[in-house]
Amino acid sequence: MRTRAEILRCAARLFAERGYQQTGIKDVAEQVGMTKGAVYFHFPNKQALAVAVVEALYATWPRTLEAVRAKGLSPLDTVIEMFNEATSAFLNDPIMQAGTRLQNERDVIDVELPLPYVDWTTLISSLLREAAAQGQLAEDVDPEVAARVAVAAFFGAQHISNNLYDRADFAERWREVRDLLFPALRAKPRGPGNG
Ligand code: LUB
Repeated sequence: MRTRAEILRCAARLFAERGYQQTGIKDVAEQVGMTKGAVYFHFPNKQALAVAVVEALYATWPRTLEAVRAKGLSPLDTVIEMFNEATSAFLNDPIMQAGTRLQNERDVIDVELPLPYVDWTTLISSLLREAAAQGQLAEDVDPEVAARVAVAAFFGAQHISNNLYDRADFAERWREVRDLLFPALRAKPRGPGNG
């Protein structure tokens, strides 16, 4: 099991750096310091490795959510914190970097990868519905629409930063998106002249 995880991590590094086409099982074996046979024992082919990397990425979110939930934030702040966590992962975690790159290359990968974006959109929708139920969203905000817009904005910023600057400016680009978007979703505090 440890071996499998090590192979996955090395494969993720290579997929993230070179992309799917330019990565071979041989390169993965070299990186992890094993024979090709040892890699094949855990993953029958490169396709299986790509699927496993993307699945490993998607498997992290429920754990991240649990950790964020434990902070006891409001639902809207939980949404923001989940995106902050995704930002750190994109900057630091090879599985996240590889999963993102593989999903961007999905058209030219000869295996069906899990559908991108849908789990996140579902997760954010459900948190935003909670936020709405608690009166945390501005009245005219539809949680489903807001979830789609937030996920699209995150991915857009991620994609641009990745392609133009190798992610170097992403933390800052995400803060910009966050600080423009979420105040617009949040219920305005009631006060004199404000309802
Ligand atoms: C997640 C990526 C990278 C979303 O599809 C997806 O849900 C994801 C790649 O497509 O991370 C992180 C907000």
